[in-house]
Amino acid sequence: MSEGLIETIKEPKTKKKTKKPPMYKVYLLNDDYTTMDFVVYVLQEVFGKPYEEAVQIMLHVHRRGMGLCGVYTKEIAETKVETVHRLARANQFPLKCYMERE
Ligand code: TYC
Repeated sequence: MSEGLIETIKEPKTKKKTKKPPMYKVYLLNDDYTTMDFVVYVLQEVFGKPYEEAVQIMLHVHRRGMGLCGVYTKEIAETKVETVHRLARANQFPLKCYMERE
């Protein structure tokens, strides 16, 4: 067998493409006016948190100024941020949240 031929019989590429999409962290910010109940409601409805966890996250934000609500792909994170702001405005609360690339 010539060297040239050996070179052409390469192992097939078995490595799968495992490129993961960039992920975005969504945070809630504290303020003095939004009610605790509303924040707990948002964490349950928008971020799918069970009640007990929603209360813990809300208290963390209340005490520390901000807190992580979830990690999502770009489009989902953008939609969560918009939904929070829309719900807050509709209920006349100044609640803000933001997203940050991981
Ligand atoms: N600090 C608010 C209060 O005392 C409660 C609150 C918690 C507001 C979390 C926003 O993201 C927030 N009513």
